[in-house]
Amino acid sequence: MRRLTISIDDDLADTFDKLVNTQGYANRSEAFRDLLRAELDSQRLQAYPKGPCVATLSYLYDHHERQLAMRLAHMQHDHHDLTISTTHAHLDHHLCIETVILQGRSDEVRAFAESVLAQPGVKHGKLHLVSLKA
Ligand code: NI
Repeated sequence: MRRLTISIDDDLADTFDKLVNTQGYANRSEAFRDLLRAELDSQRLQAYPKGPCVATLSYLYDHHERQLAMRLAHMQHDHHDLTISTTHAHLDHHLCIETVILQGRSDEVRAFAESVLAQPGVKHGKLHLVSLKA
């Protein structure tokens, strides 16, 4: 491991320390490493939009919504090459939560996620995509 020394202005340092505390990091180094990884990942995704990735897609939906559960299952079958696994939990009489683990080309994973999230009745969806491009 290499030690880096950086200088930043007071306001930014205060804001960074607040982030370290509120996010529960053990120290600044760990927080900085995560910020750097996130930025590098974002740059990789921009540089290699068709590069390999893994991702989780999570969303809530009402299973009483007309045909929605069936449509979502159809979409996953149509993209079985991208869909590694799906976890489903029944939250109450109406609401379900699903998390889909995806792997494949970043642009294809993103397009699949966007089409799922665009379905009427799918709420609070979020894609977390991690580039595997070195
Ligand atoms: Ni359910």
